[in-house]
Amino acid sequence: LRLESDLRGALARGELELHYQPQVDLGSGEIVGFESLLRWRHPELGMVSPACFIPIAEESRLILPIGAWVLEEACRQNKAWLDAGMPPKVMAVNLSAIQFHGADIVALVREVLERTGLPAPWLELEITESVIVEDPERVVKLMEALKAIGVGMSIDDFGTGYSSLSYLKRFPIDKIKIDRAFVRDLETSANDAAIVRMVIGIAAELEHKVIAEGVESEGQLAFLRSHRCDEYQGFYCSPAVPAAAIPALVAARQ
Ligand code: G
Ligand code: G
Ligand code: NA
Ligand code: MN
Repeated sequence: LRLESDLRGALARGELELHYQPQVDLGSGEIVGFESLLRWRHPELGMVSPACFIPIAEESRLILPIGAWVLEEACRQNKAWLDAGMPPKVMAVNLSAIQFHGADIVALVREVLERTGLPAPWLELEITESVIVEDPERVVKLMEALKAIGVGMSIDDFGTGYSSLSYLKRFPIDKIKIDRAFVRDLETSANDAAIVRMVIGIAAELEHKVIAEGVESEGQLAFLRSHRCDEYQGFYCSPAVPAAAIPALVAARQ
């Protein structure tokens, strides 16, 4: 209850900020995009994890104004980097199911792109399988409308939900994100290795890109490279960092 009432004012008090985790092309080693990850600098509790406050934001529907702010801030930042002469990168933004079902997400995305001036192809929206299973018919229409604007769509935490594989070909998806739960023990668990190989294989068959999350070691990277995964993100490159730290990371890998 305390956190919910604090969260209600956090946006207005400027306590929310975005950090950015690089996404790396496995072939070239270049940073090709970022995932924006929300951070809450609570005046007394310090940094509160999104794993802790996103569920509260969802239950209270505060995720609607917060999510709209995240989308705009991430697009504004990506446009600022573009204007500063940084090579163009994709900005991935997480969307909650409530944002997809409880607001006019298509209008919001269109407005934010207009206001910030970010070209649509440099925005990617991450949704989870749970968004899709709630109302597949509606979601396919929304995703098609978003694709028509020109933004990318990715499926986050792939393999952890309950949905069937059939949506992979029915929905206009550009990228599959392999959940880090499958990447962690890649080198020691034959099951996890098989799952990761399978997901990379399905992505290739369906002509979706595939990115592995939570990559922390050279060994994991070597496995993913040898199985032709497209991209990775994880501590092996960098954790999510404040915007000011990004240009140097990009330059070091260009
Ligand atoms: O970086 P990490 O501990 O910080 O993220 C924890 C969880 O919070 C992840 O599941 C991530 O997808 C989620 N998350 C981070 N930022 C956002 C956001 O802006 N919107 C939504 N809906 N979820 C987010
Ligand atoms: O659920 P989602 O995948 O959107 O959230 C990403 C979460 O994973 C964030 O909490 C982020 O801080 C965390 N994360 C990112 N890279 C790594 C990594 O290499 N190892 C671990 N253990 N966690 C990571
Ligand atoms: Na995510
Ligand atoms: Mn994820």
